[in-house]
Amino acid sequence: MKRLIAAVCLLSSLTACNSLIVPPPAAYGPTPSERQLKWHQLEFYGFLHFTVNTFTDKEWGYGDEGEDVFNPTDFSAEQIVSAAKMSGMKGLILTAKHHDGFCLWPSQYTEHSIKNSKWMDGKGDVVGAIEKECRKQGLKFGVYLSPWDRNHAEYGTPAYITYYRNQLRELLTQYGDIYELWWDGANGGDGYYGGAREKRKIDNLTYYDWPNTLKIVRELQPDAVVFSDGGPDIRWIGNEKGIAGEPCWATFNRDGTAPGHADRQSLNHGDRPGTHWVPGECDVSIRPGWFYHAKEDDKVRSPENLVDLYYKSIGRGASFLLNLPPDRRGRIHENDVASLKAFRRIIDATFKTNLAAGATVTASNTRGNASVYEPANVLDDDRDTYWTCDDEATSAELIVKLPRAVTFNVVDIREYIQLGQRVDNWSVDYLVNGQWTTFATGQSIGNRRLWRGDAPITADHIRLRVSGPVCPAISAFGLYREP
Ligand code: FUL
Repeated sequence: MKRLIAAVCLLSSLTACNSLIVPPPAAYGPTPSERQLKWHQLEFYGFLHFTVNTFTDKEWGYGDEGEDVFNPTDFSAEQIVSAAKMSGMKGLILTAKHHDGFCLWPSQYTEHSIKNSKWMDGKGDVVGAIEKECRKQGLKFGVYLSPWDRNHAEYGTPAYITYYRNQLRELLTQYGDIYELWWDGANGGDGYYGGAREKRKIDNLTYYDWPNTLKIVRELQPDAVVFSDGGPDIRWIGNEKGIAGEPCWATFNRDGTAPGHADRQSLNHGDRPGTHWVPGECDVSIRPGWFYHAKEDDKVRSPENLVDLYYKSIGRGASFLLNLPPDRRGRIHENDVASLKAFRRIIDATFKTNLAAGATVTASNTRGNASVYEPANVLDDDRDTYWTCDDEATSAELIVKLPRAVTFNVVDIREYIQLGQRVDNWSVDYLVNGQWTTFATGQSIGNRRLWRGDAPITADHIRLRVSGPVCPAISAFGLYREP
């Protein structure tokens, strides 16, 4: 065995050699899938709510809107995607079909779509246009396909499930790679339903037969994450305010949940311990409504409010899904663009420089004293390297010694989540006159933990303390100062 390791060491990198001699700790609890890991890298992406509601000034269309209602006067996918990209978003999810049933692509399974509108003489395809522009500008593309359909005559019967799946197949085969699929949980009851104009009740646990629909998604888009109240990949955060719980675990007791069917407390905080890795997504609109209403032009969230949401979503291990509603022109309104621009300026200025860079990092314990797990890994800007400890060291600390004092008010910590969520409690302290003082303390780290203090701290020795049921695995540590 020793000879084999020596041979591998000669042939491969020091890292591979080191981890052969000192194997990494065993994973703890549920761990993310490959598709979830890719999604975790995005953190901030956008929603586009656009349909007949944009033109009728409603939030939920009844389903009886004529196709001609949809008629943007100056549609520009380029302007919409540029606004999202400028704000730092890494992807966009478009409402291909909202509850009113109107389709923003020329589906062959219904007449209730863009193909029967006057817009572009029925030749337009908003799904295709946004998708192409996302590819061009380097953003990922996802779709929202509302399960509830207030237009469709067969809604409530098994035939509608076939219709829904046919539409899903269209979206998952005609528009390239889809990174996220959004299954909304709303089932309000009444609607047009092909002229019946009545209330239809379905059992949201059984009617949609989600497990079989999921098979279609996995077959056609194996990398796509599926969002709903219960995941299976990404869970709703339990409110539409964009705020994750404190703490917010990525682990979640998923069994028995379905779109529109999960416990809000559990959605908001996750479950510890939890049966599955189902991280939270915080959806919120930049305006009071999800769709554009001219009367809300002066109610756009301020840049400071968006920054606050960034910390309360991404900073709690979840993602930030911010809705930008295109207006009746088919563009993102100037007020929204202005707020996004100022938001981005604040975020960029804050995270431009890790003030901990250049520090000497020491730890109370390093696994097998192997350099592959050294404490300095938390500063190397590589999420695939991490500091970890011997199995017994379930409480441990890192000391970051800086050549000179720095002034910071934001702390940024990441776990190496491939090995699960290992840390229960964490604290960050700083040294003043030989005394450690606590700056921040909390539970749960996961993909990313941001802490924003009210007043900046100046110090040259900073300490991270962590504890949990197993030894920690920390991949990043940062100190930042807000402008
Ligand atoms: C909700 C829907 O009813 C809203 O209209 C919106 O689409 C929001 C994102 O999800 O459940």
